[in-house]
Amino acid sequence: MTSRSQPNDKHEQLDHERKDPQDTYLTTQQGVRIDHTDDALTVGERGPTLLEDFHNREKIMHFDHERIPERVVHARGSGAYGFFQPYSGWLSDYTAARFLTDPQEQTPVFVRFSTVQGSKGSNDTVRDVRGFATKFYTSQGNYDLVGNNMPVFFIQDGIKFPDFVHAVKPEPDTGIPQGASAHDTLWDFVQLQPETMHMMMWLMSDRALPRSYRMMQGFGVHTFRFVNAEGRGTFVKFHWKPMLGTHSLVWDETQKAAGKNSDYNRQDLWETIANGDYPEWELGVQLVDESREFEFDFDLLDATKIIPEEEVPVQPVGKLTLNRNPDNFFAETEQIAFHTANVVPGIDFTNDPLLQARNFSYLDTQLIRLGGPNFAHLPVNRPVADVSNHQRDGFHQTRIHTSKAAYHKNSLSGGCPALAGDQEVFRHYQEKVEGAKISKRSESFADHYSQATLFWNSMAHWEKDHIIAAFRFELGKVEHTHIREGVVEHLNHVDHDLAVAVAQGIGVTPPAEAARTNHGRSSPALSQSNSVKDTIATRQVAVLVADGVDAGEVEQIKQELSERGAVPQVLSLRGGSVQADGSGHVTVNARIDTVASVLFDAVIVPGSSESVQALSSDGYSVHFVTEAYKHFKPVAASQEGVALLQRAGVNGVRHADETQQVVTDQGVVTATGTDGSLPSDFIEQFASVLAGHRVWERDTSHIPA
Ligand code: HDD
Repeated sequence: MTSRSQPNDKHEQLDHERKDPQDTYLTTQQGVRIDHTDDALTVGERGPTLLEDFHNREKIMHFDHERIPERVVHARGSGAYGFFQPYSGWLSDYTAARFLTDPQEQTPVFVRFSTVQGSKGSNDTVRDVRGFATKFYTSQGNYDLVGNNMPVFFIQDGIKFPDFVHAVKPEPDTGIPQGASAHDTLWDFVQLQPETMHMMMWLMSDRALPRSYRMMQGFGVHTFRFVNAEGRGTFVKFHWKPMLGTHSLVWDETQKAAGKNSDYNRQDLWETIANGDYPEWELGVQLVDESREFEFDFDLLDATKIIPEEEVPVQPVGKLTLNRNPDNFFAETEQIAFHTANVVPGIDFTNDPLLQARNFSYLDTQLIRLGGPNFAHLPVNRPVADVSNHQRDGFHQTRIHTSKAAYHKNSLSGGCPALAGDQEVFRHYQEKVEGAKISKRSESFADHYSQATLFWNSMAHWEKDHIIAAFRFELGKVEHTHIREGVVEHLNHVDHDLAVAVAQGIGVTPPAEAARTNHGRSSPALSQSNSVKDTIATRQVAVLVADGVDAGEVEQIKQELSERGAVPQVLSLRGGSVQADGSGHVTVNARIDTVASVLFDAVIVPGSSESVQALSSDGYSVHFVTEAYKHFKPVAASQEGVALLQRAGVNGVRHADETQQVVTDQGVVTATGTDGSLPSDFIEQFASVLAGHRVWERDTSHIPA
């Protein structure tokens, strides 16, 4: 038996590769020490540069070759290390995979999150699917779960992937748009390929605008197969559920955040890990006995379908924790190479045609991206399990194989590496398959609308509003009328009200009647309304101050927020610190005009007339509050701070009466009429609004954006 893996196994391996320049001298790649790297070797001070300057030549040669092709999709990403640990051993009835069934085993992982459409340097907060790819360095070999934050996909068969990607990427003549799907070629593809409809509902929903990588779900998407020690198979779907809940930004906010901080999600992941607020997800599985394969009104092999959680529950398996940032973006996040066919004993495939195509594609793409067949030798890709085989040579071979025999069978190397026999080997699941060779989509894949309708029916009213607005925005950017009309026609198969609402917003004649009857079914688990809403951990709270603020009050606000895990940030009209009321100073984290409300989850304005007067006459400060309110964020003020809310056009400001010192209305929390000290339930009420993420019942349509 191989030994149990530990979270540091991978790091111990990587430590041999990590290179710190501390206490070293500058050398060439050949190890020759150099004492001059700022001027080339020339003839005289103003003469020509000499070819024999090997250091100059090597330095420039290396620089000229520093770039590799970016990923054809998912080019922009961010990654981190961590570990996975199962809660118990119950899954061993279904799978032989040790990393899922031995609660003592902590498997090191690297997770890479990504957007799909944009280039490496594109914005984080675009409307897009997010990749959620996990490499488990298990004691039985590497397992890659290469999923997304949406549980379905655009197409059913991988042969359509190049068509889809060509349609969604920037258009070939203009190279526009970057990091966006609001353009003619994508929607032309959609209107002619109705299997996209379910996924388009997800893409137009708030799931495409995650607040943080740490606050989004992950899905394996395909139906995979578990195989237990006896060789029995069970269908399985994988789910990652974030411990902080699934939360999103609002569309207007994402567009502005893209300008204010194009690394919004990347920075969030990095900083929370650096601060020790380790992101966590629970892994869950939906298990379907093989005898039930044909019991559903969709095909389990169709990646445009979910299994509703209400039909097959998601059963918790274990927890993923990310606890270490990479040291080098290129070496680790860029060079990591995922592959859906990286499986370990106990996990196998199904005949999902999308999955089958992926199993071919991912190896192929690494050859062009990483320049040869030895990419598994790169430190971040190396398993912690032993590797031994007869594969030899090729570009960038890093191993020095010492045996004479590079073939099987051999007698010259004692027959090694030997076949493992029964020792935890991978054996392909013996599925019986027979049939004629045909190029034809299965009839069981034909229903493109029912689950799109299920998704629509499951949305809260605010989620529906956002979906309608998203379709209107995207199709509003589509120049060809026939494409807009084509999409509306498909939407009319999903839900008539949806189709009419979208049509009205984009200048298309609304359909007179429904093309299909809405089946009326819903799946509450699909709505973000029903996500975790009991924590404010890691939420960024802006505290607006100026000279004259009450230092004690600011300290109390900061302390009470920090106790609940939130991250208070004091913002002011200048950097450094402000003069407090009486004596002392309040330290400022950032100048207001160097940040923006779109980079915060909520805002608090402490009282003090001098401070509030200064803020009220500053455009950035007033806009900060207006915009936070517009984006449905919790807004709070104490005493004179209320004046800034009023100046910012905030509705819902209510004053205290004899019974209450603190009043909350539409997520606006105010403490007035007290003796000056902050009431004990001010932060309490504020935190309970913030835990709900956004105040969707607030009407902000009249607030200038
Ligand atoms: Fe893919 C990358 C997820 C369908 C071909 N894919 C890639 C990544 C993720 C996914 C998360 C980024 C991995 C990383 O961070 O390095 N892809 C999916 C999901 C799919 C899917 C959830 C459907 C369920 N993909 C899919 C198909 C094909 C590909 C059908 C081809 C037939 N995907 C690729 C690729 C990429 C890739 C071209 C680009 C870079 C890479 O693989 O390493 O091979």
